[in-house]
Amino acid sequence: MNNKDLWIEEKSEIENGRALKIRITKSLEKVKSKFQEIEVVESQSFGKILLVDEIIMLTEADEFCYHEMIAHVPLCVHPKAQKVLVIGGGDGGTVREILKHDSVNEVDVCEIDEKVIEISKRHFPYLANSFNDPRVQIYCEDGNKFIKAHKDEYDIIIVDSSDPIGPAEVLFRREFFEAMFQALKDDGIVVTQAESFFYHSEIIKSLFSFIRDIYPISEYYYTLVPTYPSGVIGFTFCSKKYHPINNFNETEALKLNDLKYYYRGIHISAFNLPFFAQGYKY
Ligand code: SPD
Repeated sequence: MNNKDLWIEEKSEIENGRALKIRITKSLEKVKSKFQEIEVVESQSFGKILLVDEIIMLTEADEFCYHEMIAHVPLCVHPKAQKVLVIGGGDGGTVREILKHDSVNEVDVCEIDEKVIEISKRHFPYLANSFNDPRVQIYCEDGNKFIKAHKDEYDIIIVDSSDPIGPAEVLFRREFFEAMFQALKDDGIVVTQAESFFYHSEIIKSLFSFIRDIYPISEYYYTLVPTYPSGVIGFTFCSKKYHPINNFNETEALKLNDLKYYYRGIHISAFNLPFFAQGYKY
């Protein structure tokens, strides 16, 4: 980067010989927490951007594509989700969407790094203000330890994590998915950030090699996010009872307000994977 012409590129993708390049106009804040480097920059085309260890977590322009899909898909399948756990999600975007569902009366957020929450409150209040809702309880703890201390408690668990490097690596392991199974009620659903079918087939295959043994229903769906690597990011959908399409609750979807991405047609089509990616689940 030079001072006249500032660009960011994700270093993990540069190692693979590819990267999206985004022009930034200034750096607004950069801190090193106990776990990682957190930076907020202003960009020419995507508004403010939150980066963790030089990886884009969100941009103001397209965060809704990710947050609506990680939250509303499970919440429009479970018939009455009351207690939801978010692991990660320290920016508040996922919680903002969860709180649009009237059935939800408790949201626990387990974010390992309190600095992410602090910085998001300062720079992304329209996301992080969701933490002020009385239904929300924040725990700044290690998600992998937190989950083991909770049994038979949650209707839905959403893992809004960064990539499987650094503190989030453990969240992509079998042991963690087994612990989440135990933390769910007997009709619970887990949804986890699960990378791109274009760039990360090995990660997706590794996840499905064990989640299909643990959960009676295991599926993969995706959303389009222009500022994530390859412009696509997916999620695992792991469920003890409800099927993401057969149990889709359209009445709940129609009650939602202020949406820019999610609706019935997107819910259904998101589970239809391109031909080349269908085998990643088996
Ligand atoms: N490749 C980066 C994926 C990041 C996914 N989580 C972002 C957090 C937004 N709430």
